[in-house]
Amino acid sequence: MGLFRNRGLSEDERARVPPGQHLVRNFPVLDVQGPPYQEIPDDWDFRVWGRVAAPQRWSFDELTALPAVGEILDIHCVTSWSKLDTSWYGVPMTWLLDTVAPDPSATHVVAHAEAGYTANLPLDALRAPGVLLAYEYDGYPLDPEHGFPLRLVVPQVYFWKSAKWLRGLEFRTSDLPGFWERRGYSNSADPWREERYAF
Ligand SMILES: Nc1nc2c(c(=O)[nH]1)N[C@H]1C(S)=C(S)[C@@H](COP(=O)(O)O)O[C@H]1N2
Ligand SMILES: [Mo]
Repeated sequence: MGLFRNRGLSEDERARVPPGQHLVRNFPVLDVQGPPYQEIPDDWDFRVWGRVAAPQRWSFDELTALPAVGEILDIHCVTSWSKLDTSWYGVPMTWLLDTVAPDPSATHVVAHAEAGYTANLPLDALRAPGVLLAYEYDGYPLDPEHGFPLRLVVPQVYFWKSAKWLRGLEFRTSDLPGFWERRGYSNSADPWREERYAF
């Protein structure tokens, strides 16, 4: 089925589609709860806390004044759609890590989003190419459905780890399964190894 649906692709495109995935041209919306708001609340902030030398708290205006970068990334949802060459703009994770300076004891990060949604990652996963705190998609502010005003983007793992409506990153000395990881989904979530479920 995956092969049939992928047969119109170029060689280059085909090589970028992980096993069991098919390409979409639209941008599907997947979430548990939907957008928490259409405008940024007055008390909105983005925080970094836990095992870091320099914890942070930024308003949205402060966040968008930080160094920013554009990234063109392929994304892969565990429900089997992938999308190539998605265009994001925001704060590069490399800059954020340099700024907050994780303690040597920090091994894992939990992304905290609105309404209690969380996703966990090994700290090293944040050091991979392209990872960013995105506030624009395709040259425009994120749509409410896609995480306005801020989302995490980690293209190397299934897209559930890319928390929409992101409010903070917690640096930890141990792992802590996130929303889907507690519900049977893979902790590591590598789409090239089809790590969809824990068992
Ligand atoms: N806060 C939050 N972030 C979330 C989700 C969610 O339910 N809540 N769903 C995840 C899942 S399963 C996917 S596939 C992507 C979908 O992002 P999109 O709706 O922009 O395509 O967001 C992820 N981030
Ligand atoms: Mo997903």
